[in-house]
Amino acid sequence: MRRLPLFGALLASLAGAQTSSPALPSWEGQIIYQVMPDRFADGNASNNAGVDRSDPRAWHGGDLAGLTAKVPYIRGLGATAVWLTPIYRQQAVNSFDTAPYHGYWPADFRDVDPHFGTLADFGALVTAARGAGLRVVLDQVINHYGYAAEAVKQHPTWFNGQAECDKTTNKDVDCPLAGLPDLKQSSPEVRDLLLGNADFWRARGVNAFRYDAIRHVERPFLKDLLARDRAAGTWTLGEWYGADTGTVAEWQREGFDSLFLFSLQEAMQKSLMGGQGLTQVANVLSRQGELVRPGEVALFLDNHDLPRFAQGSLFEDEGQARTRYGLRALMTLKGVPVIWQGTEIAMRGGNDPDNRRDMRFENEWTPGEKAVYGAARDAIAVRKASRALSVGAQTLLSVPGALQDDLLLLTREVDGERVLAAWHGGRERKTYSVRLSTLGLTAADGAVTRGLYAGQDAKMSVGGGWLHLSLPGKDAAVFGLK
Ligand SMILES: [Ca+2]
Ligand SMILES: [Ca+2]
Repeated sequence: MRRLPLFGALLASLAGAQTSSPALPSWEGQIIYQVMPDRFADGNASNNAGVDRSDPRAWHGGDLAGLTAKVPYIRGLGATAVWLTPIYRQQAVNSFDTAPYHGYWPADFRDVDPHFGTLADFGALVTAARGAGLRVVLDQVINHYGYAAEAVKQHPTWFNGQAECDKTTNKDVDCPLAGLPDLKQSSPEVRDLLLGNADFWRARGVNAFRYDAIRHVERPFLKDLLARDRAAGTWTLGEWYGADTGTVAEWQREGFDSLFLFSLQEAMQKSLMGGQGLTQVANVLSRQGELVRPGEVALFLDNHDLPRFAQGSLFEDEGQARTRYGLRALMTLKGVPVIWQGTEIAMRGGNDPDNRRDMRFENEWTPGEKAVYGAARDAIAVRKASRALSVGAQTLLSVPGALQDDLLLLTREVDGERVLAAWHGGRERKTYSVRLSTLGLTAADGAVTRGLYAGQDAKMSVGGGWLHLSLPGKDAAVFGLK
């Protein structure tokens, strides 16, 4: 008698296991704001040893106290999560005339660099972020220590040396990246260290890890790490530099929730900023079906390793206008948008370290920067107010060939709510009329409606089997669609 309910429960759990995957901590609908703490906000001048703001390769004084004080700013923009580049205690000396201000030269994975503050300061940040409804994404380095970390001399067996590099067939993984002391994840000690690091930060309230340089990390270890993160409900975002849709799909199958879609960034940079055709963007978006979890792929215009998006124009005003276009376009896409500090005001800057200029805040902005910020905040708010834009299915429409370089159309839809996004790459304002049947779109007739984004003159109407759009030059719009 007592066995029967148990047997029934066992059957039910087996059936459940066969029909559904384990519950996943979906981040679809989130918007991540990326911060490099040294270059964001200085909240404590007493930890500014060696700070020289005139030297782009030196420490600049930003810290966790400054970031905590700016939590309302991040929330005010509309982000729902904040990603910090690494805050570990760094090697004590410079390498290549560069200070480890960026955080990618760790010496102790379980402490905070004194330039950033203390573990208690990190706790205060997490508390403030949580109080503001922001999730915390921490950058985790799992491939290497800093050049001058004590561990390199203390534990030589933890690292791949020249011998391992010479004999391996997997140079990407077993050879040092940029000469950095390369961790041997197959060593039980290294494995325990790195798994323990994840547990250490998880216990301090971190909601997600951004894993650095995964292309260079041993795959069996990564899979174990990701399985533990998933079991613990920690979201995982991998950085495979240059990843296209196929690479993102492969690693989502291996256990990552998300990777950065670098191929989309490149296409948007060349098209929206650089003035090339939108066809290359459509080509990337057309591969969405390959992704295991398309709603969680990380979408971005630029980051701390790339020239600034706005740098793609020689002219500041044009860079601002096209960054506004880029941000409005980004907010129409399925995925998790990631905004690098300063992109919301179209900050400029070339290659590293010029792309890491100090963040500037409201009272330092020019009128042009204020305008970009206003558009960014509005586009984020429009996205968050729309379930279709936040989590809806995305369908790329088949625009007639002659228009494809200037016009990209897609719909987002969930639970009967539907929107149409229109990206317009043409320089001048233009009206388009396209047959619904050509687009593969069905829509009820409707009078002229205005786009959902504020501060732009974009209009749409549907009638007699035609879609009519009136769009400003170099801009993206989104419309409610019946
Ligand atoms: Ca400071
Ligand atoms: Ca490696």
